[in-house]
Amino acid sequence: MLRSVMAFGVVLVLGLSSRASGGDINVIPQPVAVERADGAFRVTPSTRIVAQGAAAVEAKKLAAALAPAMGFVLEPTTSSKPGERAIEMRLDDSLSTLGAEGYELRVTPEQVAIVAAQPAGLFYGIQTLRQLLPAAVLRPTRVDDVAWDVPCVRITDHPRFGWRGLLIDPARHFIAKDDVLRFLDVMALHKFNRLQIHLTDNEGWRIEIKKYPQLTELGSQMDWNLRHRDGTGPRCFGFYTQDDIRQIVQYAADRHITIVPEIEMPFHAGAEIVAYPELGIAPDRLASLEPQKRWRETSGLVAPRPQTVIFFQDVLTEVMELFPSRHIHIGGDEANIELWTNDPEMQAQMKRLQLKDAHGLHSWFIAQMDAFLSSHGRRLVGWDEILQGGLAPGVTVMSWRGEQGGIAAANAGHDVVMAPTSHTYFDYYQGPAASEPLAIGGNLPLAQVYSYDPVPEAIAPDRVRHVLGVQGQLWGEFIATPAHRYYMAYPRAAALAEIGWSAREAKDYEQFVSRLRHHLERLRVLGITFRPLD
Ligand code: TNX
Repeated sequence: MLRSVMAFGVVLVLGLSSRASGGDINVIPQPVAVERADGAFRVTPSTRIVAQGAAAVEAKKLAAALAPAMGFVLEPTTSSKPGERAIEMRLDDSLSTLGAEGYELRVTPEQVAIVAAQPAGLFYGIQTLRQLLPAAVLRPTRVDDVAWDVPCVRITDHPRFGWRGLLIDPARHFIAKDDVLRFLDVMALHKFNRLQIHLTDNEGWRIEIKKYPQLTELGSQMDWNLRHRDGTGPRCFGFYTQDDIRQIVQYAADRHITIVPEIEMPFHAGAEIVAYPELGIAPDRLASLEPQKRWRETSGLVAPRPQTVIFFQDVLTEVMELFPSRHIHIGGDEANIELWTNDPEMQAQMKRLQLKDAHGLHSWFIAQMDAFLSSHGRRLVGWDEILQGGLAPGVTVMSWRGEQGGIAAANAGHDVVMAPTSHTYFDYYQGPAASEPLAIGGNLPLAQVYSYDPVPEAIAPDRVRHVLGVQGQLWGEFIATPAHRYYMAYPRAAALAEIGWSAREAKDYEQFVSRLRHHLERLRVLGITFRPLD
């Protein structure tokens, strides 16, 4: 794809914040090719937005994005009069060389043209245009005397990777639906296209499942609070109804973001064991306890007996009805499977299934889920522990314990998403711990995020295509409020957005930071509580 861009004859001004008249260009993630010209296009209340058919759907999103600061909605029209200054949006098959997410943006004093082969490309063109405009366009309230200049430029752009993700964790601290929607808005500005939602964990079950009502009746109400054991901290309780989920999924889809649901198994499963103790090891003892007591006593590991497999498949059935995502995440990490080794019932089951050990039982269990999801046309994705004991070919691996899992999986022909703690764990500190809000540990400064390349050299050249992309993790043990979540996410997520989107050759940290200084002004205008630069 890069070749077609070069063939286009565009001068690569990668990363230069050109100082030609009409304002600087400081777009994040850095577009593939930027050709700057003199002059500017001026957006005023009489500017037209022109689009037809499917392009008009995206054009409305541009109008909606500009509306709060403009104080009115620039309704798109289907044509412009000669001489009228217009922002034109158009679908054009000839740009399919740029892929489903690529676009071209041309700005002259008379016209802004956003052209793409697919609606997603138009949407990303809009995001770039929002960043070419002054930061004031992002204001949530009306700006007087709208006269905003867009510098004349010709941008040709497309992403390096198809999976540019973030993870949020309402299982540890529940995240209100409206906060998720707002988080999606900010992601869209950075051209992210995947949001993994960690919906279940020991600390809570956060999605309504009609067949198993106790999951939310009991499993969403556990009194867990890492920081505020005295109960004075923010509430952790709550769950999404199926209507909430449908709304989140639709809101994300409108922003070309796919929500990837994660239902954790067989470990990190304390919440469902509290709700249905028959899922646990030694179920009779668990069932005899009060829920809160059960919660303190469960190891968080289910016993993968046949009924447990059916339980999770039932859950996944409702999950698949709600989430169109091709990839469904089943967790699979950190299982303390030695508890199976020592349990007579599980020993008998391993014998029955002719499995060598608990690792064998873990892969057997994951294989049941894989077969089930595959038979419904979906693909299982799991943390790299699912590699232990062998994997079915269609399974996607998320590499978190460093890159080794991703390297091994890609070389074995699996799709992988790179999510190593070393570069993508945004729950880690981003400066000296003494001057940062309490975090889980680690140290991941902005420069280290930016230095990441999701394609390790150890992946064979003919397997590189298996690297779907990269994802940043906002695990929620210590993140209880939206302000804190944004503080942990930004600007590190801006660096990750660039890793996921921009050409490898264009990477330049100093240059990124210089664009970022302008970008932070946009986040400030949006009211995002980012962490200031050092
Ligand atoms: C490990 S990453 C986990 C999470 C924690 C995280 C904290 C992964 C697959 N498991 O459950 O929240 O560390 O950094």
